[in-house]
Amino acid sequence: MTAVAPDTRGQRAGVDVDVDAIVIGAGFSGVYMLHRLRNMLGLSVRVLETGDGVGGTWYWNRYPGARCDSESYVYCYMFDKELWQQWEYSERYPEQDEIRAYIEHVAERFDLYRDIQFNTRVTAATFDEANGTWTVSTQNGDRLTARFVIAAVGTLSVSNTPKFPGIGSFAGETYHTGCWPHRPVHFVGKRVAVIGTGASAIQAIPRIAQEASELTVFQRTAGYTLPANHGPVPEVVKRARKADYEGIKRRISESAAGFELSFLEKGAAESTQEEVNAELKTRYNQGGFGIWLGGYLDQFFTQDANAKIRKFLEDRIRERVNDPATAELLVPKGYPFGVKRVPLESHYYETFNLPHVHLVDVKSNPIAAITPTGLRLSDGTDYEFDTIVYATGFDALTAPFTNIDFRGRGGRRLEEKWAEGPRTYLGLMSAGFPNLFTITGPQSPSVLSNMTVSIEQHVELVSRIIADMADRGADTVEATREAEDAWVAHNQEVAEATLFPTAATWYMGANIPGKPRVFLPNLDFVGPYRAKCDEIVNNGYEGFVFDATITQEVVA
Ligand code: FAD
Ligand code: N01
Repeated sequence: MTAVAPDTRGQRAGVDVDVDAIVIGAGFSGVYMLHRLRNMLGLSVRVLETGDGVGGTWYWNRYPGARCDSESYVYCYMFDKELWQQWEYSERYPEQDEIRAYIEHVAERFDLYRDIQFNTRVTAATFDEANGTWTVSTQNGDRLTARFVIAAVGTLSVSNTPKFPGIGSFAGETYHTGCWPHRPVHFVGKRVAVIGTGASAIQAIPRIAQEASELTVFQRTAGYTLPANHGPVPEVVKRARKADYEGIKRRISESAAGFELSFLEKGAAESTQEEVNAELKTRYNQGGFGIWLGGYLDQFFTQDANAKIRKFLEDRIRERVNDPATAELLVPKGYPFGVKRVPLESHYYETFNLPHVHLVDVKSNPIAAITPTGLRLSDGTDYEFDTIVYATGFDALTAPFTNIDFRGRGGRRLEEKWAEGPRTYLGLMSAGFPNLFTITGPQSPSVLSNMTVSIEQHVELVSRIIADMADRGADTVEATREAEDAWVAHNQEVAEATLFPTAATWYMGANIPGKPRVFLPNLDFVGPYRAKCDEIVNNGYEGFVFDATITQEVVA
């Protein structure tokens, strides 16, 4: 394996560097990948990261109210018992700054910074079939070579700003939740617009409302939400969890979505509305994902079952919002519960009871243009603002990968290969792109799970494959086209058996004009997906080919 001299933090150069593995991205995925490959397998590794710090999502998304929807005791690494037991987040759901501090702590603790090159965006990576290596190019003009490339680029790391006419003309301040400045942003005394009502907006709106003199929210699709019931975790609960590391780790890895939640045995379809209401009321008061990822499983499959969950949640919105017209706008319509990401909220609905907070429907009357003083709707109504906040989401799951000009065998471009939708085996590799791994790539459970669980599973799987390659004397590993075709078909088949494809969501690519409409994550659920991966590995890597001829030819 190649040795690389360590550089001082932040001063790395990338010209003519040759390493065993290049990891792209320094979020949860990239940081752990570096630890596995360098500290556990002894490989030389270079991590390339656009930002100037670790954290990924938690480095970029610094909007007011940004915090996790996963509970703190499971939104962290589980690979090291001491790390898990020693770190203590302060509340039930950790906030952005605390999560970033946690990842920084992990990077320090495992001495990872010396192999991370910040301020370095990867633009291209080309596979050389003759010698089985990748050449990686960066925006700074670096060229690095490596046998392995691990794209730990995230699923929600390319923010999306709609191409409204006149977007550059606004004279006030403009922000995007997914790319928030690294300085305090003040709203006191300001007239603020928030465009969008997804998970980011639902967290930001109550906080911005506390400062702004007027807040106007532009909503295209009302979303179902669940209460967070945020707060401190009782000491006795914390102690019991600390003592049950092995149990928690096992349960979340075997679960449906990476949480200590399991679905009810009895379906909503075979229960009365009163029974459903009673069950959901307890879960609603507890807060968290208990209604979504641990409630009635049949809500994902039949409209009858789903309607009972919707009825319960819609009644809660009407109870909490004073003005009936505003409440009606906030009640979701035209799609089932649970098939669009269900965010957790704190005081979201009550915020619309404040006299200085206004809700505008832009489904019936879309935003026509951004103007120098604010924005204009299609019917000609003008609004004036000091600040516009775009909470308009991400080009999710595929763009972080296709934004890099990956070229595999025969110079084939990944973007071109995925033009009609992603094509992968297990969401981990794409045929024709040897030794390139995609952490939580499309067609893996990724965003339909507590992602730290899925990240650890993928990172550990990649390091297992790389370690096994050494044992087999293999130069390259690659998914077969047959295995990939079968996996793509399997993913669509599983999704089509559910209600997920019936809604226009970013899971379907529907938030980006022109993006193909295919279901992007995998719906096997975390535990069964993991079992499938383990079975494949234990059965001699069905669907993968290992090639040992390159080194032999060079030696010959
Ligand atoms: P990221 O954290 O996205 O990191 C990827 C990194 O790669 C980034 O730092 C990026 O700069 C870098 N990168 C990308 N492309 C390049 C390139 N070409 N060159 C160099 N560097 C590049 N998940 C949950 O499970 N629970 C939650 O409650 C939750 N809350 C979330 C809240 C928000 C606001 C968002 C946006 C996402 C949330 N997620 C949540 C999902 C979250 O993205 C994952 O949990 C996790 O942080 C992903 O880690 P990652 O390392 O895979 O990707
Ligand atoms: O983005 P979104 P997000 N005109 O795509 C609207 C994770 N996350 O950043 O629904 C008007 O959900 C769009 O409308 P519509 C989580 O996985 C997690 O909020 O497409 N409006 C929508 O309302 C989440 O799902 C957490 O009709 C336009 C909004 O903008 C994912 O990140 C917190 C528009 C975008 O919502 C993305 O969440 C935050 C237009 N032209 C994020 N274009 C936690 O776990 C878009 N919109 C706490």
